[in-house]
Amino acid sequence: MQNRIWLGVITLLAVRAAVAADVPITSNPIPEPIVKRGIAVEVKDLARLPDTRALRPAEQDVSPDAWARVSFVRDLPDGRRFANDSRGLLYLIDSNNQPQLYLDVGALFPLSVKRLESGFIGFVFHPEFATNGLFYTVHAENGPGNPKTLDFIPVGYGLKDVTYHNVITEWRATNPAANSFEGTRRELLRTAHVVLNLTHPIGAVEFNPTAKPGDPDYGLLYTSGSDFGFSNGGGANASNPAQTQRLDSIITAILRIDPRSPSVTHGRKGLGDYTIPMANKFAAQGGPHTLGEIYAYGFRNAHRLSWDTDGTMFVSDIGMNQIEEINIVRNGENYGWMSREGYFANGRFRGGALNELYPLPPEILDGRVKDGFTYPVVVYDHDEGRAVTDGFPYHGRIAALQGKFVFGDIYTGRVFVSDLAAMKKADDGIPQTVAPVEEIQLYVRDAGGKRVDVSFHDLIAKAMGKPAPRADLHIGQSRDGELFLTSRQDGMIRMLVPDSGDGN
Ligand SMILES: [Ca+2]
Ligand SMILES: [Ca+2]
Repeated sequence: MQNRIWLGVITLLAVRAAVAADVPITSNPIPEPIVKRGIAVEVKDLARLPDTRALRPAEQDVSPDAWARVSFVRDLPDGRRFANDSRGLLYLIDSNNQPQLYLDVGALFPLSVKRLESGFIGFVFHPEFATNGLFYTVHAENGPGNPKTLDFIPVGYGLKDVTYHNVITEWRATNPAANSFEGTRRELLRTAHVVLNLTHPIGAVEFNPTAKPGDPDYGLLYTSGSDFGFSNGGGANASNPAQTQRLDSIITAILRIDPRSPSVTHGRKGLGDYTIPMANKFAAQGGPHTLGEIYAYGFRNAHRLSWDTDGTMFVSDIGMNQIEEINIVRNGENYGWMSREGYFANGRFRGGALNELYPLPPEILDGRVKDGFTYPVVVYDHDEGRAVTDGFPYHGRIAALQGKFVFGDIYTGRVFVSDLAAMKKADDGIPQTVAPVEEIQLYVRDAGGKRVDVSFHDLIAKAMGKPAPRADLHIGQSRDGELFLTSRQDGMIRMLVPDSGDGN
């Protein structure tokens, strides 16, 4: 009799779980709102890139009304500062905060600039740029009629399907100290898009700034982790879960490569003209159908990477319709897309729709049973924002941000923080544990020194003389650990600064 009662209780629980698990969540999966809890930080204008609104025909520009489409700001150890306008220009920002042209990437390539991540997308300097003159760029070109040879076309597709090219180039400056580029270039990797729009190409290239000469990570180039539009890139080839969760493809993968040609290293050749580092777990352990350049995979649009001083690697992964993520990234791990979105199952991978989420079984959610995926340490949902920006561990001069991870939302321009210690604690193999998020109040000092609270949107509207359709916020880090806030709408480079007033 007792057994029967127990059986009844178990059956009832099982039925309840089954019902809950079969009802998709399509709104507000994380009910708790993100609020301001007292952190306020001053923001100041630093520099503005030249107005390039007329550079390209309006029908070829994703936001023709935007002043300049700045996406990365980077400092060299020698103090020089650089920024790009994705319409095709790389600038040196001089010591008076005036931009001067360093390299016209757009003049050398037939850029495609019709999407948010398009044109001259990103750049990074080699850690030994001062002596070897090397730096790396990512750009995009149109596909049809393009005579260049591709190194990678998504599995199952051919040349006839190619819509765009996404290219990583190595540049060698003859004189690294010169303030405009002269030198040579070499193509490292040219990959194909086959969806309608240039959605989620490789966008970022990065070196681990904490790696020192002699470390296994030193001089290795990381890329963003990108789904190449196989979720919502448009056309007949998008919304395709079969292109994800596989190791014979770079789709959804962060790559880590030795940018030196195998003709120099005599190492294993990758898809392009670079060497596969044998320290990559998939290079060392993978079989013949595993690409050794994959460092980690399962990202939808992990468009920005950063490192804490202890070597912890973070990525910001833009979610589909529901969940934005910050992940701690490790060699050889699987971050879930398109099977997972945050600590939920995505409906599309189960045969449903991309905007659906399903709860994970309780024993997976609380970590008792492992499912092989690595879960985010910070999440927020789409009634708080729409697309997570770059994020950086902060150890600079602003006391209120010490020990925080600073990030934001591209679309709304809200700036957020989480505690770094809480994020590392949440990296515990338990999907449901994540670090709390709070919003920063931005303010400026007016001409009289009075504090005026502002939103990032307010700042753009003031610079442009009218409200912007979206904030297009990105964040960058200076060589001394301070943070840039940039907008692809107004072309301004701003900085978060210690309070410049009397504290009131
Ligand atoms: Ca919510
Ligand atoms: Ca966790």
